Amino acid sequence: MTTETRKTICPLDCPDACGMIATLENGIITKVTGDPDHPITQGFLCHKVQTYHHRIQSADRVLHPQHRVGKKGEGQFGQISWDDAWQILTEQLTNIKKKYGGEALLPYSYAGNMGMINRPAGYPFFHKYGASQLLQTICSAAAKEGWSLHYGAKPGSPPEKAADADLIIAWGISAKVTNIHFMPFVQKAKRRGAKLIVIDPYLNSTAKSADVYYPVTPGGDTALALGMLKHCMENGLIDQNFIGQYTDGFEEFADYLESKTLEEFATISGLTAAQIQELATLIGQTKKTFIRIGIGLTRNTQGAMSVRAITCFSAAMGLFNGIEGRGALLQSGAFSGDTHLLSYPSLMEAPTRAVNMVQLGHALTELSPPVKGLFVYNSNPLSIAPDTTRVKAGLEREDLFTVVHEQFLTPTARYADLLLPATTSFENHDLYTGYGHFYMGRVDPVIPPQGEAVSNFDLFQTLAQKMGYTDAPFLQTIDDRIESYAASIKEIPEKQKKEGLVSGEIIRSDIINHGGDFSQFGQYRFNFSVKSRDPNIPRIPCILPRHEFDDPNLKSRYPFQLITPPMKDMLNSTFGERYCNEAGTLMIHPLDAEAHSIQEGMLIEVFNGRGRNIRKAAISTNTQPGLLILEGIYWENESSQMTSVNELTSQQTTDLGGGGTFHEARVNIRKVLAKEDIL
Ligand SMILES: Nc1nc2c(c(=O)[nH]1)N[C@H]1C(S)=C(S)[C@@H](COP(=O)(O)OP(=O)(O)OC[C@H]3O[C@@H](n4cnc5c(=O)[nH]c(N)nc54)[C@H](O)[C@@H]3O)O[C@H]1N2
Ligand SMILES: Nc1nc2c(c(=O)[nH]1)N[C@H]1C(S)=C(S)[C@@H](COP(=O)(O)OP(=O)(O)OC[C@H]3O[C@@H](n4cnc5c(=O)[nH]c(N)nc54)[C@H](O)[C@@H]3O)O[C@H]1N2
Ligand SMILES: [Mo]
Repeated sequence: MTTETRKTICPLDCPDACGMIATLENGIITKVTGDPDHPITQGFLCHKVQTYHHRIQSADRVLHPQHRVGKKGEGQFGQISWDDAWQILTEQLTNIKKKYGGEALLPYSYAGNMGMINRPAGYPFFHKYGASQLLQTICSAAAKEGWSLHYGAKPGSPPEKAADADLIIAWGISAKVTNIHFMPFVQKAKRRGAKLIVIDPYLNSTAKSADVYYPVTPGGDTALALGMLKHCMENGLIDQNFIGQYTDGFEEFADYLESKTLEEFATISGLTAAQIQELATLIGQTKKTFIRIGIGLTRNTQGAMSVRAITCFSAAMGLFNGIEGRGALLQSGAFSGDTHLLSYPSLMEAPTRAVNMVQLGHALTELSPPVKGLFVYNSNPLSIAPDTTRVKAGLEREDLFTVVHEQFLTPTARYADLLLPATTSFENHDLYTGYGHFYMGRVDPVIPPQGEAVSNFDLFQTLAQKMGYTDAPFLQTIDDRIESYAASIKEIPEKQKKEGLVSGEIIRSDIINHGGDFSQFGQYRFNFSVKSRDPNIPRIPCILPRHEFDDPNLKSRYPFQLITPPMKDMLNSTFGERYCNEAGTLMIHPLDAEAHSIQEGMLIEVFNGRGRNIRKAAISTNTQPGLLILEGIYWENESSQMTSVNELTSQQTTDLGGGGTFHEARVNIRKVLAKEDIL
């Protein structure tokens, strides 16, 4: 028997991008462990990824091209050769373009694989074809816009800084679930006596280990941040030096804060004025404060506003001044290469229409001229996009040609006319970085492609050739693409720039030396008041109503507020195959459970005008009265009437950036009377 180990990096959409070591016995992966040499991974992996090799080597993988033989959605396929698959694909794409024009094709992809090369690998092809363009806004667009409006395209502070903090605030992030490798820095700080504060609508698993937990109202973060800033301003706790030296527009902001009472802010935030004063005083008196801002708090119709308010609060408290233990991290943004070298927009002959991925339901059912071809890769929209009832109605259209490039028979893949096998990252060459730290690395394959699976890169390079495209980007090898892009990444250290990136080696961004240290950004100034060209964007962070939560009409019909954060052992809908027949839980407050005669474990239908989702009641004071928590994007399963949680969420976008509002849906509940009702 031969045993060997190979290094790789976790490709999943997570801030951590862990260094992994795969152990192979006779070519089969028998174990994956965390790379102890990775400064963030520190030798351990999250629970779901400890068995990642089972997924990679699963008997349920899609390993061959297949075409649909049953009805759309039935999941009945017949295996075909790659030659036949290419023929169907090129014929269909050619016909669509000829009959309806290139824009009738809509590519749909997101971050199933975070590889810098494989993730955007379809772009050159779709640009050349003249397809509609997908606005990839579903996750962090609102967060980025909110942050950069005042701060510019500046990176957040390195997470390592938190280890030196005396106060760490996890604001709208459940780090224990979504960013577990941040926790060792928290623990290190705590051993020195630091405090952990969690601000979240429900007492999530991170909040359980907090020193103090603040149950903010969903979307109430702007009010909390502004209330704290008002208190700090009035009590001499803001950083006047920093404000004077590095910022503009504070006066206008201060005027707005003065025009409001603390009680007004408190009511909207869901906390008491005393709680706001207490937290503000603690932050004001603790020089070494580190705020870890989550993307979770942006998933509502005032989400970008919340980030704006927190960013301005952080600046006014001087958290960006580079002192040890001080900082704010939303997303690291540690490596900035020239993305044109990945997507080649120059291949586009004429500008084409843009479709927001959050509004796929609309795009497939109402858009004019209609979408006639849908090309899905790196994503599972029937589970993860909002308003999946509409998405499904689109996928059911007989006149829509749907291609899905996948590893598993996901709910979306079941609707494919043509299903193509995708490799996993363990079969690919690529570059990876995490959005919660400042490291990156290059990887070579751990195992060869399984079955007849192809990587995203190979799929689109071959497809381009079959379509007769001969432009230079389509002639590149994977090494060419990796090397040309890597050469454009400014923050790669000198040594690796000269010698090249070595597979398995983890390198630190050059930006880390000044990440979050404002004084090193030269002439750059922080703006409290922004002059946007868009008159709908308020100059300063301020209180505005939330679209769905504050709608009185919806309120009367759907009395509960719903948020839908991740379940610990799934990554969005990835790993859904492990929980195919599970309903997932509905966290409900005891007062609400009593009012509806709901007992623990009962099956409950959560519904609104868009759809329904059946869950098992988990009665808990960890949530607030009137607030329901549905963790996890379980796969829909028609035979057991399980649906995606996203039947309940809306295509309404965030206030900036066009992001998803997954944590702002109004719903009602009813008991599922008999088991037969759902089986
Ligand atoms: N295990 C696991 N890890 C993951 C993922 C996963 O699905 N599973 N997903 C990955 C992806 S794609 C991403 S983008 C990141 C996201 O990771 P996070 O940034 O942590 O975002 P969420 O998980 O959406 O939400 C985090 C927390 O925000 C809270 N929240 C919701 N609304 C509000 C609000 O209005 N205010 C405040 N203060 N809090 C609010 C939720 O209750 C939740 O506890 O995680 C990544 N990591
Ligand atoms: N209700 C609710 N919905 C949400 C969220 C939420 O918090 N609540 N979070 C939102 C967020 S933050 C995000 S980022 C999105 C995520 O949306 P997606 O990026 O679609 O995420 P996944 O569900 O992980 O689906 C990725 C799919 O890609 C496949 N895949 C993996 N690697 C490859 C590859 O190399 N090639 C190909 N072709 N396929 C591959 C996987 O098998 C998987 O089925 O979901 C959003 N949806
Ligand atoms: Mo995400």
